[in-house]
Amino acid sequence: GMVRKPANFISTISDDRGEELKYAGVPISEVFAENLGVGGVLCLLWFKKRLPAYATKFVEMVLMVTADHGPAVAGAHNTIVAARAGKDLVSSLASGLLTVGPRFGGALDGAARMMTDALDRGISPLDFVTECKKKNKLIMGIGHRIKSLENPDKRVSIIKEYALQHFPKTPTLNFALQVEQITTQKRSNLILNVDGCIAVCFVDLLRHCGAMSVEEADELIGDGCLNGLFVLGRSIGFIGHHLDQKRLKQPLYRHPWDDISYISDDL
Ligand code: Q5B
Repeated sequence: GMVRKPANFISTISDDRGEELKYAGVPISEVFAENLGVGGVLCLLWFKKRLPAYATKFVEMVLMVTADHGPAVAGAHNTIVAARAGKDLVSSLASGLLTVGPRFGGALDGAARMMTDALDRGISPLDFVTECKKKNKLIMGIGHRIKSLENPDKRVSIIKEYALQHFPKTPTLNFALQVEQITTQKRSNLILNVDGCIAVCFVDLLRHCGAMSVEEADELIGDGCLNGLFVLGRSIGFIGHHLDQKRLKQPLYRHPWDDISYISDDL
């Protein structure tokens, strides 16, 4: 008989070969007929699951609150500098995205890992904070440059309140909120930040929405889907900043000398 050539790669999330494009087996017409929205599409392509409506709405809320946070943040700044250097949209976007990491916007994976690990080990929030301090480790998802108890982050309250109201269970969020109670006693800007809040809420969502096991949820989170949410959301803003600079016909950016401390070791 015929010998089949082994396939070079396997793909399971989408199929464009038939009459209709399918996302995780769902024909595109059904995606529209059932009004799955961007949140539903993301769940099909990222998790290969149809999640309940409260969950797909939450995904869309995350994309909305992370879409932008002004021109001063690291990623928007890079995007703007690249756009003003005459780069194309994709290059400016990539330049912004490459700043996403443990300090800026990319603390979601770490926050989820640290908080769930502590919660699953059954240690108290106080012991967790003490342990991190002893190990000289920053708690991912805690702390903000400008947001604090006195200047609360509305994005965090929107996400937190929705989760508390609509999710079946929020043990990770509850744990993180107790951690915040302790860290803000040290400094008032050591709040549960937007990365941290989205991360712990998403852990609770995936673990307890009924569409997957805790092990499956943990594997998805371990594979980096939470930082993916910030990257996807903030790409909206970075593209906006690129288009804004082009529209404004801004010239090449050069940082002013008087804002740089030149320290030279004259040998
Ligand atoms: N301390 C965010 O730092 C920041 C501590 C801590 C224990 C902590 C810092 C941090 C973890 C990473 C994280 C996401 C760098 C932030 C985001 C998106 C954004 C951004 C925007 C947007 C701020 C001063 C003292 C020191 C530290 C202690 C600080 N953080 N202790 N755990 N996590 N967080 N990143 O204010 O005793 O004086 O030496 O790395 O979650 O990126 O809008 O800007 O939408 O774009 O510069 O919202 O918290 O303070 O680093 O000088 O520390 O606080 O040990 O203690 P700061 P530092 P000591 S959301």
